[in-house]
Amino acid sequence: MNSTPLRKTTRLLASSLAVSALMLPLLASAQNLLNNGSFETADCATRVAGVGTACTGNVSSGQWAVFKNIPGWTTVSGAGIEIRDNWAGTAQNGSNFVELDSHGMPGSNNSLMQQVFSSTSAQMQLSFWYAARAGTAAHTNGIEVWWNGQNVSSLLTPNPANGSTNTSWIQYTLALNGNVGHNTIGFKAVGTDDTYGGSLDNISISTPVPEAGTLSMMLAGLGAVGFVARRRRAQ
Ligand SMILES: [Ca+2]
Ligand SMILES: [Ca+2]
Ligand SMILES: [Ca+2]
Repeated sequence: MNSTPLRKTTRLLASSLAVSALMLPLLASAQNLLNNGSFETADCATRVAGVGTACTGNVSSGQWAVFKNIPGWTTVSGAGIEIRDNWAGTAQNGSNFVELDSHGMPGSNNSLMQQVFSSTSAQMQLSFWYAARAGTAAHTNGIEVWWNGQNVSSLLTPNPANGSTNTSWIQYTLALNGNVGHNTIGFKAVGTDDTYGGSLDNISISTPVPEAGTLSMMLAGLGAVGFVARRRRAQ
């Protein structure tokens, strides 16, 4: 009796299982749809002139500067996006973070936004890290989260007092209903307009569903396995 077909079937089964094993992490992985969600990229050549400390290239260590726009983010209202490189606090991720109550009273309370493109209408997961300014009261540290023109921050309470001298980061997560195409995420400083306020870092918006291109590549890969299997059976 010839055992070759059995060995071929065993090899095919093993290769199919290997492809399936490769797919699992792809399906489970979440892709961050945000650009510059950790505020690590900024160009001092585009800063608001005369505001902040020494600034060359990216914001230098231990310095701060204000920008109307940085990669990914745009100022909607207020004085601009205040980027701090481990100034008056420590970044949650990398070395830069944003203090939303920016600089220049009145009107220091700032809001920023970014457009988020989604190829599916699947529910998205927002994650961000918030810290009240060290040594300040709750009334000055409020922030609001806006999604597609709606204030969704009523689900969050990110405005505690912070009596410590250190940045104390708290992670918040929120499920967002996405639209196919462009969506908008925004963060806005609220409360006392005094240049001291809540900070943000390490923001991500993700969906566990793979992009259409990735999915079609995986399906094409599975189809190729099936085609090889049919050819080998036909031999
Ligand atoms: Ca950062
Ligand atoms: Ca500030
Ligand atoms: Ca404030």
